[in-house]
Amino acid sequence: MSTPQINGQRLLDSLQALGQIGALPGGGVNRLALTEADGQGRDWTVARMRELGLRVEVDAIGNIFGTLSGTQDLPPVMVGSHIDTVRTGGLYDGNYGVLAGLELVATLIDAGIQTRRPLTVAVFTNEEGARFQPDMMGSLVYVGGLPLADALATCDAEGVSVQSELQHIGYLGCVPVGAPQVDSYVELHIEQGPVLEQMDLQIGVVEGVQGISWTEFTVEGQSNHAGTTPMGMRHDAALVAAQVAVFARALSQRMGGRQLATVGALRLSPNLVNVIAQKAVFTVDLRNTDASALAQAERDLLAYANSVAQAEGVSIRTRTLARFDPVAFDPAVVDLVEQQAQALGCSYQRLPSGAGHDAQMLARVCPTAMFFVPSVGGLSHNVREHTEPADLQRGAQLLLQVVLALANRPS
Ligand code: HGY
Ligand code: MN
Ligand code: MN
Repeated sequence: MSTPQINGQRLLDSLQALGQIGALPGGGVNRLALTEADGQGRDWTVARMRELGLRVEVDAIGNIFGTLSGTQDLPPVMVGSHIDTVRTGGLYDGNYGVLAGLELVATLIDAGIQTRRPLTVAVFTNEEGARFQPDMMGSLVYVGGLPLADALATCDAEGVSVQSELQHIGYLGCVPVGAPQVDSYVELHIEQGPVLEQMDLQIGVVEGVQGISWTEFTVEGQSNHAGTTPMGMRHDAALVAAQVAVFARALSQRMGGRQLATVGALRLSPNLVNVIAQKAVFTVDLRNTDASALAQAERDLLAYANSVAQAEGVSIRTRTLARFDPVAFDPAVVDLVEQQAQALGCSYQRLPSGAGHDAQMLARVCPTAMFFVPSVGGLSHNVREHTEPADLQRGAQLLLQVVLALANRPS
């Protein structure tokens, strides 16, 4: 049986259509998890699943599954990703993995091909973790890594809970979570980094995901008059936040290797030009492919933050927002992706993922792997995120070939 060709234009059109939901005026997309826009994006995706005749299920944390039955009632081969975005998101992060999954299903239906195992396209809730932490929340609950009640009770910065938002957008499903039956999972994603483009490669065969550590720091000092308070009498929360941010960058440079450090969110109060900041709440995102180096970076950062807080006479407390050790994908599935990339004549190389993905959670319950297509300029979490149509189509074709190999294998 020759492998059918995906319909590239249909895939590109679906990416543009979904990208209209939550579209930002200057380009890009804002579909923060569980907002109205996310709800509309979900509705659009469910309607597409129904158009294809898939069995649609929504679980208790709002994950959506569209399943095409197989000739045998076996655990499904699953593909998918997420359709929630950061506030300044692009068309492809997450969306591409879901829509390429729907495209391969549509292609098989058009060709009258039914695989031995069922095929499921998954849309996982709140992968980004931008509004509700941790990231990969939906897939983490799905695999039993986070109690459902804890996830539902999680609130955003305004005190709004996951549960109330799922209810509001109509995706508080009833399918139980925690013990999924999945044969295997393959996630197709944009690289979101510069490696493939710089090396002029078409495919990244992903061997695993680096470790992630998200910490929220709350520093409390004393607000006072900017013009009358001598420098030696200040307890300036903004100063400590700035010192920690500078230290985080220096720490990653000192450690070298793959140590990354980011201060992405910072809120001062009262946040006024002539008032010494009473409070600073900020986040530090540390990542490393090496688990022990990541743990060392966390210790060094905390020790430094405590020392400068003490010197400034302010209080400091931390809250862990997300913490995941590095994950290695299933070698046999990684090998299969590589073999199929070779068969398709793709240029490729193996690499770790810098970004977190739902695949790192699915790896806890079934053989899992990922692969990437290039990101123009290595940009992502940026409204100018872009991947060339030829790369998008090639990735979807490779996904179809990998899925057929998994879904039709004898045992
Ligand atoms: O933060 C991440 O790596 C992912 O985009 N949630
Ligand atoms: Mn993503
Ligand atoms: Mn992302």
